[in-house]
Amino acid sequence: MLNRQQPFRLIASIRSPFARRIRVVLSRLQIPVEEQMIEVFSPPHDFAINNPLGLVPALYHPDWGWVSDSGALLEMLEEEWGGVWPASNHRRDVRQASVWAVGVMQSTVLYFQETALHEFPNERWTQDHLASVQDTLRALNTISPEIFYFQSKWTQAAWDCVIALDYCTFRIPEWKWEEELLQLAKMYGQFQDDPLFQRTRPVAI
Ligand SMILES: N[C@@H](CCC(=O)N[C@@H](CS)C(=O)NCC(=O)O)C(=O)O
Repeated sequence: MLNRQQPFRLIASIRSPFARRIRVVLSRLQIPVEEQMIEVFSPPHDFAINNPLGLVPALYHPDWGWVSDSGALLEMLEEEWGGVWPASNHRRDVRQASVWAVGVMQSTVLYFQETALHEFPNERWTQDHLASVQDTLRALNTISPEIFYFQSKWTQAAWDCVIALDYCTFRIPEWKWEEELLQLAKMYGQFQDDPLFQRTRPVAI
């Protein structure tokens, strides 16, 4: 049994959408946490030696040790606390929508790396990553609203979706997705005044 009085330590970065998922879920479930924002190229020593992939988020608790990967973390938090996924017959669909939203985050990272960081961007890769972002968001735009809003609350799928949309807006500003994806644009609009959404937005340097 986990000592719940002892806060988690969350290693995150201000632009990571994956870390943002965990910042949001810990806040939603009112789980005590001390956030530590790092620069992934100069990580703290204990993070570096315990997380060989070097990726954020990573969460530390004396009773758990280190755990990384936002998907694995959601599963462990669900086991320990519950409340990540709705306890209903929508559960599988909500998880599937979350997986799609995380795929959008991943493809957006790859698109950004190819176009902005690689010395010689490859046109074929660029097109493939962009198509993956666009096709998946188009699919998310058509799913039933109850996957996103259930028993008067936004679901994890809704949060993952708006985090993915925010990251896509941040990294692929040239694609005006909100002109095409009207259902998603409406939901995204409803998050704009949410303090948790605002507090965790990616910031340019
Ligand atoms: N599957 C992982 C992906 C984590 C990931 O890719 N994190 C990125 C931040 S967006 C990272 O730490 N990258 C290290 C870097 O940019 O050097 C998860 O869901 O947590």
